[in-house]
Amino acid sequence: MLFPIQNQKRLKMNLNGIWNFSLVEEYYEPNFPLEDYILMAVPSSYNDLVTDKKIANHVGLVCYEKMIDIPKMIVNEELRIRIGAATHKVSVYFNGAKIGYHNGGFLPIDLLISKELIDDHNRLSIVLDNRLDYQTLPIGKIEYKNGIERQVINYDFANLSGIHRDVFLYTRPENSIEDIFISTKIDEDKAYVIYQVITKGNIKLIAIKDKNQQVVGLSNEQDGMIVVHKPHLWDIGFGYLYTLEVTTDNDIYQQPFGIREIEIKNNQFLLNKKEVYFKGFGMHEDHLIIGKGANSAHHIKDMNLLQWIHANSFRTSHYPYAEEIYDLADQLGILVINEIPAVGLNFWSEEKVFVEGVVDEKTKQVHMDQLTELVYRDKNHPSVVMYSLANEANTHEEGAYAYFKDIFSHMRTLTHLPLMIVEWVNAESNKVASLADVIGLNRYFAWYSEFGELDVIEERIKKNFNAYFEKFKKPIMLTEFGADTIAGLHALPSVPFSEEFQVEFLALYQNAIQDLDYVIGEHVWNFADFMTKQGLTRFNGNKKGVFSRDRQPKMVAHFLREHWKNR
Ligand code: GCB
Repeated sequence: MLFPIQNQKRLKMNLNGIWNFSLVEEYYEPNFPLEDYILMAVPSSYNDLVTDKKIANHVGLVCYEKMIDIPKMIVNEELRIRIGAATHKVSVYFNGAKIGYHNGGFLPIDLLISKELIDDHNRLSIVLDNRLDYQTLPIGKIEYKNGIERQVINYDFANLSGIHRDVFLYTRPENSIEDIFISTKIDEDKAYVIYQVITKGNIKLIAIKDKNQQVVGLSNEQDGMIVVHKPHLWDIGFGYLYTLEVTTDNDIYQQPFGIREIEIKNNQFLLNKKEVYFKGFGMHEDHLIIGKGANSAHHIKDMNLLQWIHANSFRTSHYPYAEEIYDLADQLGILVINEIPAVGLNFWSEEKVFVEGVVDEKTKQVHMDQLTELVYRDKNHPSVVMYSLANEANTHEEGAYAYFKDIFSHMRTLTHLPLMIVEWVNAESNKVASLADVIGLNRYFAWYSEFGELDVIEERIKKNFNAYFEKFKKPIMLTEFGADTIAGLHALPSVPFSEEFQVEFLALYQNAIQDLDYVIGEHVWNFADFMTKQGLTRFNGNKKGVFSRDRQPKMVAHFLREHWKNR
């Protein structure tokens, strides 16, 4: 499904802003306008906008409602609604009639509004269910205590909820262009742009345009290959974008793309045949007040900080991010490791994966469906250079291999990009990592084990990494390492939680991996402090950020900036 755009043939209306909002009962169907409602901002998490804990911590259903007038001049067009993401199970109603349902809080929902439902004045209602179970990603469990529903989660970020990304109404002409798939190959001083257009319309022209709108390649076939001579390659820090413009007898769509080639060879990650060392972060969509809501100003600020610190990449830990973030990474030449919300797959039994009531075949189907949606959403972003299929699953347990064998083979039918799995278990007991092209290792020596003992880091890391390499013979990335640090807390000599300790901690990890030539990169955990569930080890959130939650640098940010400058 293509991202909605506005051009000669298509109209796009943004429905962001103030909506009516209410907690609602189980099995709610919005037959009448909401009576008791409060005002709510879209896009945003609702949790931090309210003062009432009952709403902030609500587990269950809520309804968002907005009245919209549809201009008469578009009545002959196909009208669609597109919600960038909302948590987690979404039912959409137009004038009280259900027009669709979606499971997956970090991927879009795109629905047709049939003509007979449309009036001059219309009521759009979006009902969200934020409960996580074994048929959602992330997985979770509902428990009842004293008659109150509680959400149990097995991962480390808050279940912030709401309509988190843009809501658009948009039009498409009849027999529209439904999808476009583009891939590229480089051959000396030319590039092959391989494309496929999905449409029932008749293709009139396919044109590749460069940044200055000059045509550099043409075709009139629905799928095929166009040669671009002397191409500008998409590269780190150089986000050169071309446009593939498709014109049919009644539609036009302009799809940006980059020319670049990715390969794993000799335990290295190659971009345009050159070795890459990943420098950057695992991040989160997480901000003061708006929570997981998408916001262009925050997106720009985060990109500016990434560039300032000389990072070249980030992982979308632990879920797909708003599409605008990928658009920015495309334009700035930043590499993205695109992660699916398979985090916390740790509810498996000791003996086997498939026991009733925990991760099972249905979970696997949801995992696969979301991978399909993710690739269909992000296939044309040059910044997406790798996919991460899970973070810290229990890959040492019986049954993990069977589960992930299907997940990996499914993903290989969708993309040729390298596939990563991010691991917490040790090499000896890992049953899954052989399936991946790149192994991500999250390590917390001197933090979650041997707390504060900085002198163990070097030996532990080397032993741990070498064991992985010897067993699996795959490139490895240090995908997480970090220490909670309270901004403004200083200590000399350092103590855990001080800014000095964070610098020493990260430097020791970097030192330990620097001679391991199969290590293709380092991502510090985390880019910024972020909100988590409550816990004894969490002081108003996770404080492993290199920046505070309001994006001010801790001491370590200056250290990393120096360290990464020439790395
Ligand atoms: C991890 C997880 C990440 C946590 C982090 C931590 O291994 O992948 O989601 O936030 O550790 O800080 O505990």
